[in-house]
Amino acid sequence: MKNRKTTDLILAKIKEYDKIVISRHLRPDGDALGSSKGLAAALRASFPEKRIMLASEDASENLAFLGPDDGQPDDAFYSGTLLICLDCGNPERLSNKKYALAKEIIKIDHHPNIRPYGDIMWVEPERSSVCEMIADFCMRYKSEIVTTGEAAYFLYTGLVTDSGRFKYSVNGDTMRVAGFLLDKGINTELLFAHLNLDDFSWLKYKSFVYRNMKITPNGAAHIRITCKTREKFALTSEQASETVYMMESIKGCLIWLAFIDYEDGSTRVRLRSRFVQTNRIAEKYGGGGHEYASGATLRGSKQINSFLADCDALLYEYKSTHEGWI
Ligand SMILES: [Mn+2]
Repeated sequence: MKNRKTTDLILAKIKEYDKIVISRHLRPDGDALGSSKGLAAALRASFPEKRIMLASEDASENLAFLGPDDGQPDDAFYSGTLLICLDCGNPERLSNKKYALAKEIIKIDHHPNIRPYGDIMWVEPERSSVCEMIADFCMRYKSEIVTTGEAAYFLYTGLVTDSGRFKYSVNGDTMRVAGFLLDKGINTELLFAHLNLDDFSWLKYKSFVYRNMKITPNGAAHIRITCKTREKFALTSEQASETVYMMESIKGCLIWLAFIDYEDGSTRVRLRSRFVQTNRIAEKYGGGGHEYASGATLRGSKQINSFLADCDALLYEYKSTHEGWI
């Protein structure tokens, strides 16, 4: 069992504090939402005498079916609290500007630990999701932590979304905790209906993307979504960000990326890949993320073109030196 001493310490801290605040990264995805809601539900069931708040300053429209959060507690609540930060590589990205008010901070994350923060860190970049880590935590200490059906539903949501429906970074541990969660009784039919069904208008946007996307000579699939396009299809920034996933299943395109323009003149690039690791390109432009899923903020067409050229050059190098890619 990896990092047992760290998780022992985390459990001891949870027991020690009367007030616990749980936070996650801004613009939350299924993992950020699932892990924060799942941990909050499990801790409330386990320690009903403690005051546990899920403090968040934003939410997700697509994942609204998971229900509302607790909002942001006032400053006074933070005195003498333990803050647990989930799925968030650096404190600036927390959906909680009051994080520094907490007495102690625990970082639990599966992004590379480039920006260490907090008093205790439990970081395992090889994990499919933070939900997998929280579920593992619940499983390790199952005599003390009560994993309710609701908590299991939240955690399973992040497990399936961050792993791309059990496609990425999956190993035996992932499936063992998936089994542990399923044993709590999860309505997977309802969950996958929530996750998979689309409005017809979304399919029309998808067809726009397939008609307008381009592929570089060495196989980087890409599209730029302008503010005008976002307006035309009434896309939220969350929906615009999802554009990248539409290009993930093209043979020979080992890299796919979406450039999303914002009103302030910046362009957020979301970079994804298979076989070839691409986070170093995002890092070169001041961004970062996982080996196969990263992003950066760019300015102007010149920077966008050079980002794209870097991706194409990497693909040229990779394809001419490797076999077995599809
Ligand atoms: Mn995650």
